[in-house]
Amino acid sequence: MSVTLNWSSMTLRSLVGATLAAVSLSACGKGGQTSVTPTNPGGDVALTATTLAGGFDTIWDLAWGPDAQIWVTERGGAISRVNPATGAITRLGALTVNEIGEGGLMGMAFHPDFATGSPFLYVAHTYSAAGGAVRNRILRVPVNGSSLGVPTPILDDVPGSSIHNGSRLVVGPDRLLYASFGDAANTALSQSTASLAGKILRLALDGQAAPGNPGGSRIFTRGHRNPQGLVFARGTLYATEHGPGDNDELNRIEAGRNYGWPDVRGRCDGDAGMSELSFCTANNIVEPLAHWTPTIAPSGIDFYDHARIPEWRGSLLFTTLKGSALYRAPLATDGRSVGTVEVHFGGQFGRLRDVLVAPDGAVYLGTSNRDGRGTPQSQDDRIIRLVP
Ligand SMILES: [Ca+2]
Ligand SMILES: [Ca+2]
Repeated sequence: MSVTLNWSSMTLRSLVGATLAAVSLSACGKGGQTSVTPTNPGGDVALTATTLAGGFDTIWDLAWGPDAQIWVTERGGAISRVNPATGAITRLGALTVNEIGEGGLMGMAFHPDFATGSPFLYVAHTYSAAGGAVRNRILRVPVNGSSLGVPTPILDDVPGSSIHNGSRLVVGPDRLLYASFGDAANTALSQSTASLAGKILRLALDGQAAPGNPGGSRIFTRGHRNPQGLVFARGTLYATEHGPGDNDELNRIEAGRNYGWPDVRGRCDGDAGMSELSFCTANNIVEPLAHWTPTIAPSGIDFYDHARIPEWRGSLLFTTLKGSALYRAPLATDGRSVGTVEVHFGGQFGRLRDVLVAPDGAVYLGTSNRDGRGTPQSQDDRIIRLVP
């Protein structure tokens, strides 16, 4: 399929029904053109893609604000909001971060009472600690109208690196703050309960361990390599995770469980070496819902459950960097498996860092073409809106 791009108004035939084999084909390409052929053209969904706003530098997180605006973090530290009707950008400010390699300003989440007296934004970012050590932390940032107040760290000294920092934040329906952190390029940390690296954390809104956490610490799950996407769907947490040269993962996150890294890659099938099977058995490892080799570098994830695109209802949507596409994984009714994964807009927009489902059923994508690994176009990085 070949498509002529016109950013002001562009209608694309989105690809539905791509097989897993086709997914792998798409993962090989970066930018330029689609390499996937739809296998069931009758199931196609026609979506219009438009650029809502551009001129960003490495979009990291898109979130729908309590003010019905799209909030945006950029890796260098800027926080903005965008009017979804006009595309007008309001810069709220910039945090001091250490934008080193893959690190910098990353995920954000709103206090559940943001609109009713607790106007706090939570953000995760990489920073330079005493002696120059690279660390990650979570800040609670007061928002005063259209400006940012003085941030308060609620968790700091999480191991960081120029690679594998994570990090995504989400507030659950339980009003607790979930945070993903990567292994900070030290694979031994992911299995260690003494380190917050390579973990998904569950925190009270003040940054302390959430009541009832397994083991009483901040750790909710362990054995993660570099999880960059978190979302709640029907009350259950799901995460995307970067594998090494193989086995990117989509995981269903269960309290207290072990997701295997570095001893297990993807499924418990022996491809990580002879010891993988015995490690799986000894540690009751959770296998991913889906995995990808060659890798696609999955990042932001959201849940689509709106009538505006009926074919997508009940699906996890996630973006890929290397794969440069929007992936759709239809979630089974019980939430414990996914159906045939589809690839949409492969190679059309370059590297994609995040996806946001708006309350009106529109889908927004954030590009990451200025992150040092992409091929930026004139409007990059940009926010793209998809609607039928
Ligand atoms: Ca795993
Ligand atoms: Ca394996």
